[in-house]
Amino acid sequence: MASMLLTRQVLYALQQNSRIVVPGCRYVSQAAAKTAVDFDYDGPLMKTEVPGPRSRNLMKQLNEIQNADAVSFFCNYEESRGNYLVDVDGNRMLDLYSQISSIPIGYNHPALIKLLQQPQNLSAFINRPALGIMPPENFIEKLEESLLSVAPKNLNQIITMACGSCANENAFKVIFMWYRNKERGHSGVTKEELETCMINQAPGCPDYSILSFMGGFHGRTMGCLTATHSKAIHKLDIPAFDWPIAPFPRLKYPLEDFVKENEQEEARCLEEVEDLIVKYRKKKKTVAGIIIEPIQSEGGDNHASSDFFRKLRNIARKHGCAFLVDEVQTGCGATGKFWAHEHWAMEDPADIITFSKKMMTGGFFHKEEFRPDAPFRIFNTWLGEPSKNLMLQEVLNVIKKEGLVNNAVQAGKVLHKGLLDLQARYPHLMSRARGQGTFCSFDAPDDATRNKLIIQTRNKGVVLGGCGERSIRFRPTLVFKDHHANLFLNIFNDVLADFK
Ligand code: PSZ
Repeated sequence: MASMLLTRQVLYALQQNSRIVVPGCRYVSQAAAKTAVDFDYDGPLMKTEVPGPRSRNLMKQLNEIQNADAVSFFCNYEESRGNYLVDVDGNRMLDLYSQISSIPIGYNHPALIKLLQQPQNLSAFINRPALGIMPPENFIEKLEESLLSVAPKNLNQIITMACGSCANENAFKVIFMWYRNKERGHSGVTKEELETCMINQAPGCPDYSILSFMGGFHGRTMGCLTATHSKAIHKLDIPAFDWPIAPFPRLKYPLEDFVKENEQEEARCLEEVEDLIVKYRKKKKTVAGIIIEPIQSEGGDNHASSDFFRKLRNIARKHGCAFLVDEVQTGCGATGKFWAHEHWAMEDPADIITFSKKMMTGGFFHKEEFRPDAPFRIFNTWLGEPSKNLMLQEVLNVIKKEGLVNNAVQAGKVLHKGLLDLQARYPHLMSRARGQGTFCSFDAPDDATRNKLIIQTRNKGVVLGGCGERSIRFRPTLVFKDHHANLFLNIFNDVLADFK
């Protein structure tokens, strides 16, 4: 095994050395910068193009039973380790996309393998309870040790759900119930309300709305989809509510050269938010809540300043709208804070925070005033998964023990700076390099070039993801270190230099 690994390393080194080196652009030696990620591989190792023949064959088979056109390649998860994803053709790639940003501490982390090998944990994996009615004895303890240990400021209530869409969908419902109870005051629910809700009519089903932003992504269930505005393909043919859509700032880069313009752009968007709240109240579609991502991810990695978010939060408060921050993609450390909204440095940043992806389980934290006022109002069969809480507890231990949130700051600096360097060198291929922690991205000139860059980089052993119309985003795991950033930058420099 050791000798096989050595051969692979030697092969890779030979591969690297035979490449034409572009003068003046080699990032610090991987060996020198390397710190211990002991379950990681040493570098990519490519045997075929991706997808290779085995992947193509499986894609054809899968396509017979479902539309498999979205599949990039098939994976060998058993062989994948740390930052490296191995495919079924034996290609080993540095994975900077990590299953759409959902792998917290790399593939096959030893701490998680150990967790599964402990007999006392088996029951949580085998017996999936209906948590809302028959939770296991250690349910509270496990929530305290996992989710509640990272609860955002002021939000001491927790509800778990299976995925991000499910989290947002139920958060909307919590907001509507809260709003209706505010309007009702202390008078009870009327007979008319109980009857009309059964036939989807007011007053039982009030015409409330959630304000969302152009370019936002909040999931694909019907309520979430109404609040999602990143790509037409998500929405086509699906009925939607008439809910207000505000513009999200389109910032100019580099930020320091466009301070005034960007301030004006953010002010324009905030003004529009207030106008929409007033307009929708007039047309009796009262805005009960506002949903926003701290960084619009699917929509193209669109950032806004902390000042923008602080002002938006204040607008929500002023108009009595709940403020829901969707941290499904930004949560769990990658931006250099555990929650991205911590960057805003606010006393009262949100009423509800939704999460999923790297948090292993979906769900949301909320303030006490948003507690459902009766049992079974927010409910489904599983309401999350106890085994995911166990896994999260271990993930959080590793994050703490290894200082992985600070690592995201550090590795993010190397990545961001490298992207700025490359952008200066290849301005015809890269612009608007931006990021927070390792949550970085840049724009290609157009969609076709973006997609070509992703494929060519993949064939050299690095998996990247696209987002928005023409952006490439970085979503490495939290065990992505400086030397992985340098490794990527060297490979990507070669791709850019050879790009035709
Ligand atoms: O195409 C898709 O359905 C994708 S691609 C990436 C996502 C979904 N991200 C999921 C997501 C998210 O990024 C944010 C900010 N909010 C909600 C969701 C929905 O989460 P899931 O996919 O777990 O329902």
